[in-house]
Amino acid sequence: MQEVKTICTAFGISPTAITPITQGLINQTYKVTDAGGDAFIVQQINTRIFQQPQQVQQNFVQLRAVLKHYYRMPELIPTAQNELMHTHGNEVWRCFTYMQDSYTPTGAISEELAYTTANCFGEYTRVLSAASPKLHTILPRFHDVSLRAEQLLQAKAGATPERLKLAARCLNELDNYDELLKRYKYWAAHPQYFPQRILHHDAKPSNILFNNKTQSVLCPIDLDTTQTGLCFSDLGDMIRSMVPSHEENEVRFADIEVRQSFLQALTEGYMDATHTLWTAQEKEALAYSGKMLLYMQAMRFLADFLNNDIYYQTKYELHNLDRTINQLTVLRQL
Ligand code: GN1
Ligand code: MG
Repeated sequence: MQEVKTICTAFGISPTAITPITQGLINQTYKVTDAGGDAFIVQQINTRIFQQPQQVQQNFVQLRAVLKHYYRMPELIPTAQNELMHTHGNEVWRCFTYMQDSYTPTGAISEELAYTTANCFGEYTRVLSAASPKLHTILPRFHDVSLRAEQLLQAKAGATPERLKLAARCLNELDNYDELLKRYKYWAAHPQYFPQRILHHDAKPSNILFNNKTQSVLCPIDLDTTQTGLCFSDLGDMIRSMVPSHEENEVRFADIEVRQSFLQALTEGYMDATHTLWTAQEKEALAYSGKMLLYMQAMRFLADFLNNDIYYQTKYELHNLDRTINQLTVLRQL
C-alpha cells in the first residue's frame, strides 16, 4: 500500500485509508479516502493491453463531456502538474472521484436487471452517436470477425500436433458457421447500411454503477474500450453473457440452457433505447448479434488454446478448449 500512498500524493491526495477493489481483471484499482472524508478511485492502467493510455484518458474526457448531461459521472482528478495520468517508472496511474452510495451488480441477475443493463448501454450508444465526439481507436479491429477467423487459421497453422488434435472437433464445428462469417463480411463491406457506431465494447451489468438507495442507474463505467464499431457488438455481448443459464467457464455442458426470457428482456431493453438510431439493415443484423458474438468468442478462445494460452488467463491446461466448447454449446442452441 506504500506505493499507492506515493501515487496519491502525485494527485494531491493525502490518504488515510486505502482499500483494493478486486473485481476487474485488467487494471489494479483502489478506493482511497482522505482525512476530510473525500473518496477517490486510484487505478493502475494495464499498459500491456492499453498501449496508448494517454489516448484512453483523452477519450474519457471527450466521453464525459457528453455523458455528464445524462448521468452523474465520476470526475477525472488531474495530477499536481495538471496531467491526465501519472507515470511512475513503467506504471501508469489515474484518479477519479469515488461515486458515493454506488455499487455494481455481481452474481446471478434477474430479467429486470438484464433489461436495465441493455437499456443503459443502448442509451449510451444513442447519446454518443448523436454527439459524435472524436475518439481514438483504442483496440484496432477488436470486434472484427474476419480478423478473428484469420487469427484462428494462423493459430491452427502454428499449433502443436497434440493441441491440434484436441481442437479438431471444435474446428470442424466452427466450419458449420461459415454463413455467419459471410454475413459479417457483408456488413463490413456495406457502410451505407452498417455505419460505424460508438459502442462500449464491454457491456455487462458489472460495468454499470447503481445507486444503492434507489437501485437506479448512476452511470456506465469502464469506458476504456469505447470506440467505433458495427451495431452488433454490445447487444451481442450481453446476449452471450446473460442468456445462457451458466457462464463461460462452466464445464457441465449438458446443463447449459438458453433462456428465452432473458433474450427477450435484453432485446427489449436495447431496442427501447435505440430503435430510432438504426437503419433497417442494422435492425435485421441485430437479430444475429448474439450468434455473432458467440461465434467470434469461440474462435478467440480456440485460437488462444492453439497458441498455448498467451492471451486469456487460464486455470488449467484445457481451460480455453473448454471455454470454446461452452460457447459452441450456447451457439448451437441459439
Ligand atoms: C476479456 O477481461 P474481460 O472479461 O473484461 C476480453 C473480452 C472477452 C472476455 C471473455 C480486452 O474481457 O473481449 O469477451 O474477456 N477483453 C479484451 O471472457 O480482450
Ligand atoms: Mg473489462
